[in-house]
Amino acid sequence: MTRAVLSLGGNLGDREAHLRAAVAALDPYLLVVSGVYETPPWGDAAQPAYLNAAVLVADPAAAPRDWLRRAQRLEAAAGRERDPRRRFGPRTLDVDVIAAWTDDGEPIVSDDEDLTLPHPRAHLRAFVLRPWIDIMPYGQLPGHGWLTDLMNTEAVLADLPGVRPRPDLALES
Ligand code: A4P
Ligand code: MG
Repeated sequence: MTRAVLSLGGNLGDREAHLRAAVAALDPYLLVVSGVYETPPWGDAAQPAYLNAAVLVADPAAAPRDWLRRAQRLEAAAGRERDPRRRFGPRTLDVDVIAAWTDDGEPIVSDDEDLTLPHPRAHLRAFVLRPWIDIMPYGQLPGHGWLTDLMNTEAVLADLPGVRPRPDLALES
């Protein structure tokens, strides 16, 4: 059994439809879905605003790698194309595995470049932390501490004012 937090985001095409389709496909594993947030592009400013959300998923049969495989399948279903020259560039849908835990609640740590856990940039990103705290207010990012504290770091505080809730786009009623 593993539980995982997945971050979903996209800024090309019908952003809302891509998020909805991903959440629908995760239905068998879905425990909680965050609100949707409009977020300024991080890491590469010359692109449209993103919609971001986060989900908590669980599956008695899943190994950590299964979450990555599922994430990549969702990106492919949204017609995701990769531009190797533009690392943080625009995309229809990005699904990252932010953190995962074993059955007994132990955080899974991995340095593998194909699946680094926890996600190495999650602690710096308001667009990950703000939706995540919706679904795990007392959550911790393994190795980095409480989400509430991470929300108060300089890097995240600088970006938070640009993160705008979109209650009109709620993914779950
Ligand atoms: N990989 C390793 N660990 C993981 C993990 N925990 N989850 C590997 C997902 N993938 C992981 O990913 C590149 C490689 O990372 C893969 O081979 C995978 O096995 P990718 O999806 O091909 O490329 P990427 O997503 O463009 O690269 P990267 O470096 O993961 O970009 P990020 O960090 O995902 O950033 N701004 C806003 N506002 N909202 C966003 O959602 N997203 C990005 C993408 C940039 N700016 C953004 C947003
Ligand atoms: Mg990615």
